[in-house]
Formats: sequence, structure tokens, C-alpha cells
Amino acid sequence: MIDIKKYLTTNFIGKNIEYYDTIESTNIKAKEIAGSSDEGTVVIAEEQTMGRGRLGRNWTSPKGKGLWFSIVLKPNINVDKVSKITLIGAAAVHKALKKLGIIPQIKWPNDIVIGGKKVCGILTEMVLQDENSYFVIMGIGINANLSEEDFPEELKDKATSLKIVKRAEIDRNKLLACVLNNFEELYVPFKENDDILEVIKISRENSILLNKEVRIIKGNIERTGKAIDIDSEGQLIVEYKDGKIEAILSGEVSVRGMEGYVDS
Ligand code: BT5
Repeated sequence: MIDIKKYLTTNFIGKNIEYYDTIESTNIKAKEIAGSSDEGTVVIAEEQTMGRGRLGRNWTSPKGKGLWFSIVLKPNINVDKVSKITLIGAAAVHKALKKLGIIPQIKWPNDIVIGGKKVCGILTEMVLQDENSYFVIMGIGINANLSEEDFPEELKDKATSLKIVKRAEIDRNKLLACVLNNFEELYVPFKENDDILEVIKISRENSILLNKEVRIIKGNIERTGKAIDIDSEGQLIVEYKDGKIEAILSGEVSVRGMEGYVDS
């Protein structure tokens, strides 16, 4: 059972919670209810039967073991700024894990990784409301209390959980509240003043990509270069072999040839 009220210090994130035992995907449900829900409404489920990653991938979401949730956001921002919300989510999760005594790494833009294995993924989607406005749904999956046997075979050497890392059961209520508290603190300056200074600092300082060789995959075009920075807009700056520099706003980025890190 998820009950976080006593740990929440937010003004609007998590004030309304829709809690499900089993659901297809919290992102799908959040999209359905976005129009009739207040900003900050959180949809959470004990289990997802069709948990989703980016580009139609699956997200393994076994019952009672993780934190599978989505937040309804209504920022009044241009479409090109939406990808920053994923970085805000990653920074909020990073801060919460640090409080648990874990120092994870962030794989720009949407993964949190511990010891080379993925522990959290973020899927940010937009829902068109009318011609000029849309809502944003940010879904976060955190592997809290999964054991080795809860992961399907193909994820066993790519994924981990907080329980595996800490060798102890995690208090999901405290962790979720902490993520939501951190998220609101980082989201409000962004929403009001387009300020993501702290988010960028966290992204840079904990990046698993910076100064590493990366493979940039866009559709079926693939290029290799070195990740040299995350700029103040949250873009990944990549220097290609031919010396050309590109700022990548979002998209598919794979890490190549890094010891101990298995790409997902
Ligand atoms: C993501 O996609 O990492 C975004 C995951 C978002 C999940 C949340 S849960 C709540 C909300 N509701 C949803 O339906 N989704 C969101 P991507 O970067 O495309 O990574 C997907 C890949 O991660 C898969 O192809 C697997 O290789 C791997 N994967 C799947 N389940 C995993 C898990 N539980 N832990 C670690 N890796 C996993």
C-alpha cells in the first residue's frame, strides 16, 4: 500500500493521488485524466501490465516491488522546453537516492544507473489539449524492492534495484514522497522562471556520459562522438570524429565501449 501524505511537504505535486492495484500503464491513465485533473496529480500503481519505455519499449513493473507512477503537469511553456522536464525528474530521483546513501549516475536524458545497471527510467509524454495547449505526463519507474528473480532473463545483467544495492528493503512511501518533494522544488523555478540551474548542475556532476564515447542514434542514422558537456538548456553537446559539434535536445543516445555499463 502506498500512503505518503505524512511525508509530503509539497504545495501541489502529489496532493491528489490516484492509486491502482493493477493498471496497464500509469502514463496511459494520466493522459486520460489529465484534462480533468489538477496539475500535480499523481497516478500510481502497484503493478503495470503494459508498462512502457520510450519508442514502444516495455517497462517491467512487477507487483508491489517498485514505484511506478506518473505526474500530470501543466506548464505554460514552449514545446522545445518539454524535454527539460525529464532532466528535472532525473535530478529529483538522484537527490532522493543520495539521501538513501546511494550515489547513482545519470545517463542523459532519462536513466538513473547504479554500478552500471539501470535502476530508474523516465518517460515524458505530451498530451495535446487543444490547438495551442498541451499537458505533460512524466512517468517514473524506480526499481525499489525487486529481487534478482523479479527481473526477466534479458534484464538480469542490465538492471538492478535499490534493495539489491542496499541489501535491505526500501521504504517506498518515504522514497516516493522524497522524489515528489524534490521534484516540486526543482520544477517550480523552471515553470516560473525557466530556471534549471540546479538541475543542470546535478546532471553534469553525476553524468555517466560526459567525456565518454557515445553513439548517437537518430532513426537509422548512427554517429559516434564524445559527449563533452550538458549545456545550460539541458542539451547534450557531442563532438564528432570530424570535429563537428552538435547540441542534442532529445533522442536516442547509446553509450559505447564503457566498462561496466550495459546499455539498455
Ligand atoms: C525508459 O525507457 O527508461 C522509461 C521507463 C518509464 C517507466 C515508467 S513506470 C511509470 C510510467 N508508466 C509507464 O508505462 N512508463 C512510466 P527506455 O529508455 O526506452 O528504456 C526501456 C528499456 O529499459 C527496455 O527496453 C529494457 O531494456 C529496460 N527495462 C525495462 N524494464 C526495466 C526495469 N524495470 N528496470 C531496468 N531496466 C528496464
